[in-house]
Amino acid sequence: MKKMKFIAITVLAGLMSVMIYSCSKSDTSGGGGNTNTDHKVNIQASIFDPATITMLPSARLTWTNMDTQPHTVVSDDLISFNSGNINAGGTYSFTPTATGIHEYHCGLHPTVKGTIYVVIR
Ligand SMILES: [Cu+2]
Repeated sequence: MKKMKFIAITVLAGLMSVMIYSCSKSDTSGGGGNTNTDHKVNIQASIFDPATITMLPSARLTWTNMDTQPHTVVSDDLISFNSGNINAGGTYSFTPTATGIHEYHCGLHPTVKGTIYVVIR
């Protein structure tokens, strides 16, 4: 019985380290292969988390509003993307079509800023 419990904990710990590894792999902006086409940014406590994303063109970036107030996601050039209001719990996705740097902000809270690096590597 004790042995079973030990095995269960060992398996669980192994699974968790794999999960943590794959998460950090898709979320880090530097180094490593980029095969993950789905990137996520949380809008939480009025910050973009993470504030910097590095992604391939044609990959998809999705923002989720974790706050209770609405936010928006607007590129600083006002052309590339503009989410309109994202209500609490809502999401907005953007798929860049070319390489480049997109600086963006929240239209309702202009001091809340983020950057997307769209690169091929
Ligand atoms: Cu906002």
